[in-house]
Amino acid sequence: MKAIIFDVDGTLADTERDGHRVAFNLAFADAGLDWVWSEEMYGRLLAVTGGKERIRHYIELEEPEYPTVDDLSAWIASLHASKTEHFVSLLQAGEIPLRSGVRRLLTEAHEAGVTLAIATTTTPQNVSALLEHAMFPGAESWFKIIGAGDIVPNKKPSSDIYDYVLAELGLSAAECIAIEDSHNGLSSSLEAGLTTIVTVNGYTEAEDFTGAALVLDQMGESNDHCHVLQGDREKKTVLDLEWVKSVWSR
Ligand code: XBP
Ligand code: MG
Repeated sequence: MKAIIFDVDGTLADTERDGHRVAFNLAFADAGLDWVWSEEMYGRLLAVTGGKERIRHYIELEEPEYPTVDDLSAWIASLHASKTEHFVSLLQAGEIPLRSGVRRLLTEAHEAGVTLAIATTTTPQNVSALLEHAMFPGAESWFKIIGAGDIVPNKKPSSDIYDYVLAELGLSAAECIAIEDSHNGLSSSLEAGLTTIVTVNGYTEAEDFTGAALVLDQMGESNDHCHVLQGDREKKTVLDLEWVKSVWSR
């Protein structure tokens, strides 16, 4: 196993409910829109990956009030840029911590010389800010490749982002393993040919994870054990490098 490729939102940190959703609502208010995405509404909108795509999906789904604009794509992009500023501010304020076990596994893999990479739908600035403020200043240097957002034409569940990261790493899917949190993410990594471990979260726990090599509730810590939801019944209590390698080797 040469590399572990991590998803970001929902995997490295629980960013959606109290992070991205709050940032979207702040951007909508700044723009004078009466749009408010509730936790329930946002859970439905998460079916569409990508913030700009999600705004367009909301417009088509709910037909909300908004000003007449001559270039809808440009208007959405501007609204989304404002949302990204708010999201980065939340990260800078330390509002969004890493999930249980993430720092531990990243550190173990880094110290063992395993290549680390990221394959995410989110905007690159969000990844940099998360690593800088939720992990440690300079943490971005631990990742050989960060594939994010609009770098590829098609977002998850398309495999584009994982194909891109594998190509940039110069590795085959068989030499790597992916860690994801959602059905869209798993569809993307499986289509790229990657063995995948899933750590679910509040928004994704009821989704279909057929094809995942292992599904856990979290990576876990020695005082906060993980639980196996799907896959092997190893006698492990945290997702560590040995378990990741064991899953990869099957
Ligand atoms: C999750 C996404 C992203 C975020 C919002 O990405 O679909 O769109 O919800 O971020 P992943 P942006 O799970 O692949 O990390 O608004 O920057 O898209
Ligand atoms: Mg995710």
